[in-house]
Amino acid sequence: MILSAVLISSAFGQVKAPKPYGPVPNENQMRWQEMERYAFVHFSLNTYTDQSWGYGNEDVKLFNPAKLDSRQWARICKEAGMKGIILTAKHHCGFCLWPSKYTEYSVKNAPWRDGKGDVVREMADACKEYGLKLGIYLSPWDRNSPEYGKPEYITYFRNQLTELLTNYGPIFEIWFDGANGGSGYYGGANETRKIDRTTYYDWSNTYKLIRRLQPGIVIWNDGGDRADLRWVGTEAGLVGETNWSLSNAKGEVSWNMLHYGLENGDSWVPGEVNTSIRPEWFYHPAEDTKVKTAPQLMETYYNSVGRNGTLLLNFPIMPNGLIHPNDEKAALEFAKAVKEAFAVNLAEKTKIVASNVRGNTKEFEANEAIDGNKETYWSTDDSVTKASLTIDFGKPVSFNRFLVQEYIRLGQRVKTFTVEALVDGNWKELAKATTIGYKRILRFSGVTATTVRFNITDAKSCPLISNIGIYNAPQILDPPFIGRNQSGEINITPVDAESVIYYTVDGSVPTLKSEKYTGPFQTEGKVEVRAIAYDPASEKNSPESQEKFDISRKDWKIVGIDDIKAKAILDGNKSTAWHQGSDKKMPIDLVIDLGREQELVGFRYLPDQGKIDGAITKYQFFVSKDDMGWKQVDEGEFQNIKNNPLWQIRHFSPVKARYIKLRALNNVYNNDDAGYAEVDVITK
Ligand code: FUL
Repeated sequence: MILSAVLISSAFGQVKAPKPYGPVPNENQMRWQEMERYAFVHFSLNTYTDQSWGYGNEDVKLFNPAKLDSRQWARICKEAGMKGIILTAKHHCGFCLWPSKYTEYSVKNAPWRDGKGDVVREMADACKEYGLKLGIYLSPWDRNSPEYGKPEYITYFRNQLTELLTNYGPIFEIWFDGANGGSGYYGGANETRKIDRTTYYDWSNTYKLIRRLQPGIVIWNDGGDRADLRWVGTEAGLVGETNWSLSNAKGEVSWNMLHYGLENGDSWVPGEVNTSIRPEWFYHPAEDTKVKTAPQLMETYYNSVGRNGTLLLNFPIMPNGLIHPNDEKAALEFAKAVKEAFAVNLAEKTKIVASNVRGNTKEFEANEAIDGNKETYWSTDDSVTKASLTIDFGKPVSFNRFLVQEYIRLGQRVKTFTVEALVDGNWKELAKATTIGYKRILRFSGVTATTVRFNITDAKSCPLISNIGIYNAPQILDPPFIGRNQSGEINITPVDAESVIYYTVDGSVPTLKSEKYTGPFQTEGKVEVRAIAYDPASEKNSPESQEKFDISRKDWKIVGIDDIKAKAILDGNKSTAWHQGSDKKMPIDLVIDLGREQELVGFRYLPDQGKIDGAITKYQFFVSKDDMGWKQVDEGEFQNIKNNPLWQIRHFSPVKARYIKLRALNNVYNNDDAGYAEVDVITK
């Protein structure tokens, strides 16, 4: 003890601050991390074609938002607690939301504002007015450009970057998406163009250009040279519970490295959790009832900001140029829930004691962790990597959240820790976790205690804790799950067992006066079920959940497949799935007998939700009256299905048929696996 104190004290007895341990964030990365949550805005020609990805030949005449108002976007994001907005200036279709000098495929040839409009300009001005930072999404993949795949395209790409990073003020983040599906319009070539995304874009020189034009920027890049930030391997809205803000500057990046970081990575590359407030990134009318609820968004918050990541939450813009009222409502309820959860820090002004204090000096004493100053921190002697802080409330206090932050300017050190509470004289472990980093928030069911103990059980070096928070977050009820099995039986499952369910089947809004759910009930044909969960204890009810079911599938049969497990495709349970036999080779057919003739106007396909293998990308869809004469009624691609394995909904002109055939032409891994969680039809 004395020796280590002597070792770290300077000539004048002043205790030396800990040395940095491992890679540390630069100022740009620190500023970015402290934003915690900011918005994405997806808006392009796809908004007018109900697609996820534009092919690159969509008509610019489609782009005519009657009520476009970036100030509405900025107001909603500001009120939703977001610190900035990243705008899709150019998505994969190649259409530019600014009047780029280098292409005609932009707003300058659109009817909107008679071709004199500039969405990026209006966004930049609105961000400035609302005190938000502006970020830019510029898709490297450009399915419209005739040059794509050639060296000339890189010049084109850099010219556009220069326009965006010169004409619109400070840009806090530039976002380079990694998608590259290959096929595209490419100036009329209509072909597939393959590039090596590790070399083709010559990122190192592109980064030099970016940093010269915007020294304060952070670069997000999925699949190219390592940048300042990393993707977390999913668009579902979570990063790993273990999350090191570290990766390696060079070499392949595995999914695990994306999702959990790398404990001994040689570079500071923190994770950004990107997800949409709706299932998809662009606006689709069918998703107006699928907006994430406040409880779902809170879950995402705890699984992103609460796990040492940031949250990039997407708002799809409607064809009229506005954010949909349902999205605004959900975003504001989410912001209110965050505010209420962390309104009162019960750890402030408490008595706090450390098991070890660096050099036994005031500068690094325990109280530095609760002084509300993020630049001060508690630390131990260099040799001490296991230590604890004990917080005494002085009276019994109820709480259900524990928040802790490392002083990451000197690196990320903590590997494992626990949180305990003294309840009726016994220490009770409330939570066990691994990494902390910039911020870690733990949830546990409510407890009342006089004393809390935070135990660092392992660290890479002496820990530096800059902040501890203890909160009693109000319970917010999750909406119930509504499912229908093949025989047409509806079951509604509450998330919180003690809550009571009320529901309607006539499309009306469910209230406490609606039908009380007492168990599964039978339905025939099309039905819309809407339900809420009510908590008698808090007299609060959950946001509503809504499911529209088409015709009953009770008489459906999968044709030509003996495997009984194939029934998983029709069981109404998203978490069950079936894959075709390994002897099958693309193209692979799935034929279903609907039992009788139906008037069909579309179909739905949900890939295996457990593993993405076998998720169909390219498909054809056929119908038949007799399982002999087949008519093709649709063909296309399930875009972005790999990153966002949602229900794929496709419409076609009305046709009478009894048999349907979904033909898989290709899948996400270009192999011969075809998997299905659910397949359904849409009838007139
Ligand atoms: C993906 C893209 O393919 C999606 O369209 C969306 O832009 C998402 C944020 O990134 O890779």
